[in-house]
Amino acid sequence: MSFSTHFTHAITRRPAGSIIRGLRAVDTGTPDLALMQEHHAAYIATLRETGATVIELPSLDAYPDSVFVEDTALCLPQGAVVMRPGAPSRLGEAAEMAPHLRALYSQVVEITGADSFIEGGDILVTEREILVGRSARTNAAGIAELTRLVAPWGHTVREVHTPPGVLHFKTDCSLLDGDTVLSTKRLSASGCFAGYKVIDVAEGEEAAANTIRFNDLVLMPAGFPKTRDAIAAAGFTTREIGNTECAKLDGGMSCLSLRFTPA
Ligand code: CIR
Repeated sequence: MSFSTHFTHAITRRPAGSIIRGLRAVDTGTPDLALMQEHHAAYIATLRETGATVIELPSLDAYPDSVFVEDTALCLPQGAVVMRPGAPSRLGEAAEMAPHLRALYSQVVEITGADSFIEGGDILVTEREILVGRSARTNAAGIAELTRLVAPWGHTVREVHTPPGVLHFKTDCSLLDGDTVLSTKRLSASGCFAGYKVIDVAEGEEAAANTIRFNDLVLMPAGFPKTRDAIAAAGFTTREIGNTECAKLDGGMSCLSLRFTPA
């Protein structure tokens, strides 16, 4: 079973009322909490449908972006690494997540350098390596610290670049199976996926690049039919989840969970 696509557990966090103050690159309107809760429930039900245990954490009003739990940690088969988010308003979210990981994993380490910043949204774990995109949230010191922390667990880190103006590396790509990546053309054109099979998202459907392969399903945002059909034609089973409200805050499928098999 591939450790990069198959998991027994996921952690999510309920969206808080403060979500209306969540970070966004461009203001396209205030997220509707009730609709976001509806989408979030459908997301969790779909994760559970694959047989996984989903741990739902309570909302944290002090952190408007805390529904986007992916940015707080990197979960690997051998242990978890607590991140240091580069967005100042999100730094405290990592400490809120740490005890939950310690309860499930025997090994939990932390990014601690005062100058080190790294968010989970910039990290794509494949079967053969860990790709980390430098971005406005993730810097060289953060990547260097992660590289040192995961080396004893047998993982190698390769630094890549997030396209300019894109929030996170994984805003523009996702893993579909051990060797196959879904990507925007602007990202795959950089050559960072040489050696992988790449499925490009359809022109004009760039927002469909952030999906998750979770056990036997690919969860993708609803409303991107050409990309959905391309993923299905490659043999994957897709599930569309409403994402209009998270999209207003630059969030997508991967941001909403930590996916792992505790060790
Ligand atoms: C932020 O700007 O941090 C949030 N509004 C969105 C975070 C999305 N997370 C992710 O892509 N992993």
